[in-house]
Amino acid sequence: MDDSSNLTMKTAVITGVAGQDGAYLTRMLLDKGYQVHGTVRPGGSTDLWRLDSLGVRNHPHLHVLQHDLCSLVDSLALMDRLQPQEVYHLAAQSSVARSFEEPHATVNGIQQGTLNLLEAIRKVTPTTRFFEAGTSEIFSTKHSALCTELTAFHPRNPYALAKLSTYWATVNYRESFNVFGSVGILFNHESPLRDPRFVTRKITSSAARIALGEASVLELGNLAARRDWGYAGDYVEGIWRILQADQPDDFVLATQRSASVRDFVRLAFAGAGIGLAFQGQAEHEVAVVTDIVDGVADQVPCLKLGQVVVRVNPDFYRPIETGPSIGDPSKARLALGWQVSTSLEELCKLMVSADIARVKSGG
Ligand code: G4F
Repeated sequence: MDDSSNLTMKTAVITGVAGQDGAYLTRMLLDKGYQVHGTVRPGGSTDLWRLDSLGVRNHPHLHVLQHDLCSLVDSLALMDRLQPQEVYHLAAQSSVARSFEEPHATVNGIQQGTLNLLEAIRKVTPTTRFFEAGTSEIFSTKHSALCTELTAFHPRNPYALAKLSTYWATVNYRESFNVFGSVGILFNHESPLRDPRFVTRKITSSAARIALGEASVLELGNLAARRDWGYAGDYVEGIWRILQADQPDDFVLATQRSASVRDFVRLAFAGAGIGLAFQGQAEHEVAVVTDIVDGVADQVPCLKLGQVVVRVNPDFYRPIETGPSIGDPSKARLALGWQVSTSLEELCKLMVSADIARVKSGG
């Protein structure tokens, strides 16, 4: 592409470009013809394997740069230099479990990052559109019905507390300063690029290793916890659509279907060729092998029917189980034409297959 066409390309900043959503969004924006400036934290140690695995790491229109989200000066300079049309703020310490262990770092990091970007937009590039990656964790688990944009908030962990504050910061800048700021209230979204500290990828990577004889048992926390799990590739499409709307607004992105951790385990192991049955209660619950497909039986002759391959380890319990189980994406569907294209079964199969391929190739 020559320099003149660069002038007509949209410029987007993606914070947290090395993460799951950052990588999928980068690929999507590059496909749409954007110049993408993706930020990583200063220090130079960020692993860009996700961009590699999507084949965009060396794309001529992707520019990876170090940016300190906790510095207002850095954010002011970033906006001044790049003059982006769109900012997608995805970077955050996003593990709920870790937020209980590191509340100060989690809350301060999340709040400062969003405030600095909003302030930089207000002062330097007031027409820049800003997307804040919000979370379903801001809702109450006590709310058993579908959660919409109007559902009462009740954050119950440090991560959710911080994210509720950045939700309101975005709304405040919209109402007070006319910043085009929108929040995507994102329910859980997963993929083969998910970090294994989150439960879905922990399960699929273990199922793959057990089916290939490289591990024998998977330990989990609360098997009864329910989540509305979608595919991250679908969610970045919704994120982009949120910033293309005529007006800034807030949208729930969800699949409107919930499943338990136990359901996800069953699906993942079935995808790896191992049938399971659950037995026992609470911390004594286990999953035993009830069926082994021929290929797995040949590969792992030591795997036997009746063998325990999943058990509960209370160390993975959280101080309080949070997060509502199911979201209603009607507003996004009606206003943005967004809907998910990948079922839970397809998602699970995609993740297990990718993990099996990784284990086989020694990855
Ligand atoms: O996979 P998780 O760690 O995700 P969680 O806490 O729902 O948060 C994710 O989704 C949110 C909504 O989009 C995001 F805001 C957040 O940033 C993150 O992306 O845990 C899911 C469920 C929990 O109920 C947890 O208690 O799985 C349960 N669980 C059971 N055993 C486990 C384990 N979670 C983890 N991480 N590890 C376990 O061994």
